[in-house]
Amino acid sequence: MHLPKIASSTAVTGLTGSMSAAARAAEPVDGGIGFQEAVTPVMEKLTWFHNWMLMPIITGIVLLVLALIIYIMVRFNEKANPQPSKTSHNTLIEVIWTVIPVIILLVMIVPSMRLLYFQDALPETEMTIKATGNTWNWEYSYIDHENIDSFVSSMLEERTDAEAEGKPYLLGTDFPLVVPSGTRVKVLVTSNNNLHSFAVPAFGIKIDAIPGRINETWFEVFEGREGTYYGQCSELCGVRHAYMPIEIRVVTRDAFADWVANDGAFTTTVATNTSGGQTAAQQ
Ligand SMILES: [Cu+2]
Repeated sequence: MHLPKIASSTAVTGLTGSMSAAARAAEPVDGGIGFQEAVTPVMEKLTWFHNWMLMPIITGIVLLVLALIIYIMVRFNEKANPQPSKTSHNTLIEVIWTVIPVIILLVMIVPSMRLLYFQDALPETEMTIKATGNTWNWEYSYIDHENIDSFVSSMLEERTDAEAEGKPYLLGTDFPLVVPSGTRVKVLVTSNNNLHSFAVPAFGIKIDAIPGRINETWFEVFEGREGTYYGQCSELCGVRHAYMPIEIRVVTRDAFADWVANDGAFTTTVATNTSGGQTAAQQ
């Protein structure tokens, strides 16, 4: 059922030295709270926006409302206040509780819209990758490297397989996507069958994979942050939605050039996987 593991020992050998030090650079951890560590400019800005903009505002609002509720419970319960007021409105208070939220939204909108634009407007990119959702795995094409065949990346089905390769179970795949660090990569995302979503938390990307349409996004992993990053399909797509992880191996530019020179190490095994939802290896 798995593709033959051509890559692991032969052509990739040149890469392993540079990869092992930073292996498993970001992945979910038990009991983890908050985001995975950011390794791209987009995720860095997202993390800042969440930690230093949204969280203080949310915390302030929650504490204020909590204080008001406690005050009302103490001050205006039946014992403390046997004769309730008949007041039905108060113009000053109504203006305050309308204007203050408006001001809060205005404060948030500037960094929020800037960040949306930063994520959405593609800068000049140096290379392009196409990610196609299948039932149920991802297929990757290196559009501007013709010598690299597109390949299917499937989850390692057995826990023992994942452990043997030192990968987290349910996230590790047989063939990871390989990209260089310090390089702006455009990602074209589409699907062969139903809706999927290509999402990698440490990169700050999440974009729908829609049959008949191509969505695009981008990322640039900081130099020095080489390693393996994991994501998952993030659109409920069907019975094996939970079993089509995304594994991205980020290597240095030199290591990536070697990998390309070796024809991507993943020789000709599989390219197409269309209506039936089966890889060639499964047929
Ligand atoms: Cu999916």
